[in-house]
Amino acid sequence: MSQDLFQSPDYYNIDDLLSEEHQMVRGAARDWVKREVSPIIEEAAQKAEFPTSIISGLAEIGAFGPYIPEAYGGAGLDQISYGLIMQEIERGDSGVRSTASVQSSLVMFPIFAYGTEKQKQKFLPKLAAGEMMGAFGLTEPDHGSNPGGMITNFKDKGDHYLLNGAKMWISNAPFCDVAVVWAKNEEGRIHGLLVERGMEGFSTPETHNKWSLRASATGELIFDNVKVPKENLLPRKSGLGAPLSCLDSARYGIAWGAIGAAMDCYDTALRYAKQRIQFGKPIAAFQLQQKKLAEMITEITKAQLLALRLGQLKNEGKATTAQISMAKRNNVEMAIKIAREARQILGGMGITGDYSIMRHMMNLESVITYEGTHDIHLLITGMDITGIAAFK
Ligand code: TGC
Ligand code: FAD
Repeated sequence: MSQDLFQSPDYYNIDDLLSEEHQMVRGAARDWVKREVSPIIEEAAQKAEFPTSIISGLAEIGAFGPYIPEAYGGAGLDQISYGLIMQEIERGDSGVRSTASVQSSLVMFPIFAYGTEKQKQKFLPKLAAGEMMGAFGLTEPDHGSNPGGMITNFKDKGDHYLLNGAKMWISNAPFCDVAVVWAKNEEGRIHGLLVERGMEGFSTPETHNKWSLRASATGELIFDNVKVPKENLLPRKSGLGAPLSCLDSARYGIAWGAIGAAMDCYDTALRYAKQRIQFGKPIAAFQLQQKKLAEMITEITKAQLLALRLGQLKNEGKATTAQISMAKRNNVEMAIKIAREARQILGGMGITGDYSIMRHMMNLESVITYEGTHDIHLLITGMDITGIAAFK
């Protein structure tokens, strides 16, 4: 990739609404992405490899458990700082943000919120430091949007649980040390289990041939009569609401993350449009290109305000699932549309790996699908405003 010349758009002086701490946290993440992610990410994506060399850096900028208390190794930050970190990381690459989202919101959060003190002490500090990596197993081959139908199950065998089933499309699976796995007990009630690498019958084959999120490792979690110690059950919440509450936190992070991808596409396209000469003028001088750029900055600004207000509500403990759905859905769609328009501004150059836009565009095809598809989030809003669930 060419040199990272990113300059963050802030059309409505939204920085004025951020605290010094927010700006410091964001600055550290931004600098780190410029230094450590931008130079290597295109090659990692081309090779379809997750760059494990960046794990310790992610830990250092507080990307693993930003809002988990410092007593457990987290950064003890507020929700806006968490969002800003996700924004900056996804400005580099959605796949890298995925790794951080899963580690923080889908692995550390359920252990912190629903685990025993012993589980918290054993796992959280190592996950925060990147010495352990985690995965979250909810989706199954036949149960994606409808996780409540899952068939992965465990039986009580007296001194342990016996776990059987399979999870699919799991970020971080190929290299995870621990997986938070959602499975049904003999009564059909959903519980979270901590399945550790090395347990007999537990395997994590990698999923290949992805055109999207290529710098993130995706795989399966397969459980073939895995003996899980009883102390590995998360005891403090059960039912589908337990995994769905973790999704609230990850979806919130994505609402911010998508802004990062959009800002990178906009910034790249604006710079290119000012430099690229056709018909004796920079293409930025043509009305059609100005329309694209003006609409991009308008949509980015609206998304920034939505995310910031949602962050304030989250800080106050007032953000609802439906509000989070609206922001995830809106901001990811905004980013994917901007990526497509920005790619056109670059003409043929837009399809190359010399620029980040095509990679963002392909990544966002996963982001619009995972953590609840675009359709599911619309139905969540629909249910919220009408009181009628239209899923089934
Ligand atoms: P429904 O009957 O609506 O709800 C079942 C129970 O859960 C409660 N609940 C929640 N609790 C806490 N937080 C939430 N956000 C909750 N949403 C619902 C609900 O009150 C109920 O409780 P109770 O006590 O009455 O039993 O469930 P449903 O089966 O009708 O499904 C609703 C639906 C479709 C919205 C839900 O299943 C859904 O969100 N589906 C989408 C699945 C999804 O998002 N999967 C994501 C997998 S993880 C992932 O993609 C990671 S990608 C990571 C990365 O790389 O970044
Ligand atoms: P389906 O549920 O089969 O949906 C197919 C289509 O039908 C979609 O367009 C959907 O919107 C539509 N549809 C479904 N139900 C309805 C309905 N009621 N009304 C209208 N339309 C409907 N999962 C995890 O558990 N952990 C992970 O770490 C994880 N990482 C992922 C990483 C990647 C790269 C990807 C692509 C996925 C990942 N997922 C993960 C899975 C992801 O959450 C699911 O792909 C997603 O929830 C959709 O499920 P599905 O793919 O089975 O699609």
